[in-house]
Amino acid sequence: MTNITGGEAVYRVLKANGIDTVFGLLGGSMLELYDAMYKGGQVAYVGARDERAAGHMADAWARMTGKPGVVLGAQAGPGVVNIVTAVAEAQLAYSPMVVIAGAITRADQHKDTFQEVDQVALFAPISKRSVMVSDPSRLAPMLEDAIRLANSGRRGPVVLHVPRDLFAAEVPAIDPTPVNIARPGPAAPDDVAAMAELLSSAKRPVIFAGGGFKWGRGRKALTALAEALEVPVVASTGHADVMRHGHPWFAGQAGPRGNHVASRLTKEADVIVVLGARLGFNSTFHSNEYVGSETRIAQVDVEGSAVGRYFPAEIAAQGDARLTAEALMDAASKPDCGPWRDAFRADMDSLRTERAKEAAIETLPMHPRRALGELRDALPENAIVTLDTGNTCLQAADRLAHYEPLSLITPLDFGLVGFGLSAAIGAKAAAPHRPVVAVMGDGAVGYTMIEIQTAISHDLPIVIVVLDNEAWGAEKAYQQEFYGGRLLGAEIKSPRFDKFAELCGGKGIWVDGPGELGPVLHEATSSGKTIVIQARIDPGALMPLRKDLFKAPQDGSKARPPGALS
Ligand SMILES: Cc1ncc(C[n+]2csc(CCOP(=O)(O)OP(=O)(O)O)c2C)c(N)n1
Ligand SMILES: [Mg+2]
Repeated sequence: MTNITGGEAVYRVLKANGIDTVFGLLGGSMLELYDAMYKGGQVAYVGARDERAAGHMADAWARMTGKPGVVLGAQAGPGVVNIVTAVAEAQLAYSPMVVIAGAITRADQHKDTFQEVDQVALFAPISKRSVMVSDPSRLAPMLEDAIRLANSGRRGPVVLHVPRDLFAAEVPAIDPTPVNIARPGPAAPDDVAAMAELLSSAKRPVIFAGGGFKWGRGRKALTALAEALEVPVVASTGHADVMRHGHPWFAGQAGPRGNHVASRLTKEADVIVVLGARLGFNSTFHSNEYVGSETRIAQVDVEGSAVGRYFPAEIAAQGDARLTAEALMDAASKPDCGPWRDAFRADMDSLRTERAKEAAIETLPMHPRRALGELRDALPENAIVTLDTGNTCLQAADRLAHYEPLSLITPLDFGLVGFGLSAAIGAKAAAPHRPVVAVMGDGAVGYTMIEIQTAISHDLPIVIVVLDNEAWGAEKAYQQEFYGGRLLGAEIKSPRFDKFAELCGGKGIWVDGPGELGPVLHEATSSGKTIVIQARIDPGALMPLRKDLFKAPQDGSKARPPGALS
């Protein structure tokens, strides 16, 4: 039997599993693998400028394709350590990722060798598994196992540490086939029947839909269920794309980061059927302010331990969101709740009016909600939007419009700043025919601006909209509201990112005031170029956010009510 190198074995496993693109940044400890990738030639490689960015790219690629995003995770030691942020992000986002991390040669391990750190321990608490491969013959099977684990049950990242000598070692040739992955079914029939009964007899029912519908490709099933039962649907935080924007039964994102109509629904509902969602902190603050204490809850999630964890679930089931929605379609009948429906429709009308008003604010510098309104109206229907964390992006999550399935990628529960630009590149690699728009703050772009060059060099054109308020706005809002306006570290000056894009070979557009952003976004998304649109927005128009963290405004300064425009 012929032999191949460990590097080639890795290449063959990736290819067999439909991993057609990988992300990374090379280091000496990975070169045998890179050589195998080069010779194999059928897996595209996107070289990032920071390992963390490569991780976010792989994460977004996974969220779009449903396959594990693979990071050729870099130089043993410093390169690998740089991926920590992206792995933690993927873990909290249930995003499947496999990091093939370089490690020092076996013979040099545990000697405080150059670049030696305890990588296995470093990733253990933030991944589904962090493990060292000890023998060349184990490389392919352990990679297959990593792919299986990353994409099973509650998805997440797996880190495989590979001593550099293993990539060069000879192993018997393999001809791998795709890894089998067990898929969860619907909730158990008894649970579905009980849920159907609860829903059918409800007076104020709500369907609370989460990321489970995205992973399970369940848009159709969710929409059909809402239409058949005429029950309003709310989305968990960061998943405002579970249903089509503007659908008559879709209320948008609920909770503290959502809109007041969706939040009122969850607060006042007598029955909430939670499908593919945890009711986690980001969506509820774990508080009865967002989910009523008397509400009867039926909950289904792929992760059994998430069910009933934050709010008691009368019906607690483990299963797939789409399949459970399909089963409910057959079992449930339309509840008799005319007044609830009428109130919901009226509320949605007034929300639309409110949003239209925001989008017409004429002040200069441009109000952030004017900017978001312009973006909403100009986004093409097939666009993918990536968001970041921050004052403006938190408002964006429920204010933009998402039409096609899988149109929104956000940092979700890790809430990190500096995610969206790299995520946009990963999304573009996964869906090259869809326009991809990263909407970010000025602080966020600064973290990873060099990846603009990556997008251009790899011909993965994206549009980056920088909403520039010259601040770490989220923090500035707190200092303004609760610390008497004593701003320390909150104000920043950023360079002209639009000009930086031009230095990299892309295009840059500066937007000064209302009325310009929509038209330039429209043009940019059809240009096929990487474009940075830098829009100056009003530094004085920050939204106060977590009022729960602070007891009272200090020094007599007056706190504005949450959601106040300025
Ligand atoms: C990696 C990381 N660092 C710091 C924070 C704290 N943080 C949350 S939002 C924010 C401000 C982001 O500023 P910017 O991107 O300009 O958006 P803005 O709030 O101004 O809209 C900061 C510093 C974080 N969440 N993640
Ligand atoms: Mg800012």
